[in-house]
Amino acid sequence: MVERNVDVAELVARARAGEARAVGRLISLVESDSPVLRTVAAALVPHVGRAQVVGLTGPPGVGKSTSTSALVAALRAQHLRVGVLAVDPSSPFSGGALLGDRVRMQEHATDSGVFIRSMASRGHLGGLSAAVPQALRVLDAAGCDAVIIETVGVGQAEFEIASLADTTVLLLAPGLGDGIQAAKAGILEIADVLVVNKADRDGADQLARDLRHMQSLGGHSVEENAVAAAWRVPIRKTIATTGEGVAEVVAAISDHYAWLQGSAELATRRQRRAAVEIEAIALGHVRARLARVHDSAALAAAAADVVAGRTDPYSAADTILQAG
Ligand SMILES: Nc1nc2c(ncn2[C@@H]2O[C@H](COP(=O)(O)OP(=O)(O)OP(=O)(O)O)[C@@H](O)[C@H]2O)c(=O)[nH]1
Ligand SMILES: [Mg+2]
Repeated sequence: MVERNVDVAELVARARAGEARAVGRLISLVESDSPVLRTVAAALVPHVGRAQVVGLTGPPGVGKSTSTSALVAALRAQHLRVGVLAVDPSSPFSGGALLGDRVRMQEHATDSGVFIRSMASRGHLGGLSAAVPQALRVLDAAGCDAVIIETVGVGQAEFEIASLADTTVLLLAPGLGDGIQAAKAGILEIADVLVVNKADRDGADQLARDLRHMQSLGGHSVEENAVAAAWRVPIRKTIATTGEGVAEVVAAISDHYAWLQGSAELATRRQRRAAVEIEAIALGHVRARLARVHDSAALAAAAADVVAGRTDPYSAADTILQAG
């Protein structure tokens, strides 16, 4: 395989110098189970931990991509280097940005301080839960001050992706997956910053009021209250298409980061993220082992032993896992 010949050290050095092609190449390597995956992961270790990871999620059409673009513009105005990972857990397509997003992100396409990448479920053995953190590491090592992970929808996969972030921004909009529904789905609890986008539309103020009301009702578990007591989830209104209110969202995101750094929560969240990642990688290895075992003589023999009553299926499974 050609990829075995990749000079990883050189690629990492070029990425750290901000070369977009090298960054893109490294992300391709980590998302495709390349044979040099381990080398890349190890080479990134000394260069990560600096970037604030911001998860941006919300129902389809709420304005995530438009908001991401507006956030990028606001962060660039502060001369920060920004990475964007657009993650679609339901799509098999990866690599280039999706067409609509590409149009929306066009104003940043030629900005050397912005790296944009879309990722999908295909490829990595450990799935997105393993591939996304690796891509984050690449962007972190490339000197990004902030990395925005934009995920579509509010399903389980999005929860998982949101759990990778230091700060999770939940976007809602009037008429679209209203606040009450969001609360029922439990997604309000993942939000560190709540944004009511499409504030130019009827119902935005009402939605913001509903959200505030729900907040006042609490609904957090005791455990979460310890955190909630220190960080009050702000609600901000935006018109992403004009950029109105976006500066306030950037301020809330940066306040949250300061709060994370000032408490033990940043370390806690990053450890949780690493644990999810390790589990995903381990699970990927187990799956790969099982795939190798599937047609093997060892499995056939174990199955024969179970049928003949020489062993039980649990012991046989242990044996197979050790052999695989
Ligand atoms: N009126 C109004 N329209 C907006 C606003 N923000 C985004 N839109 C429009 O809403 C539509 C969807 O915006 P996107 O940014 O693509 O939304 P998204 O959440 O990324 O959509 P998916 O990726 O398909 O889930 C587009 O037509 C935007 O122009 C806003 O603040 N006000
Ligand atoms: Mg989008």
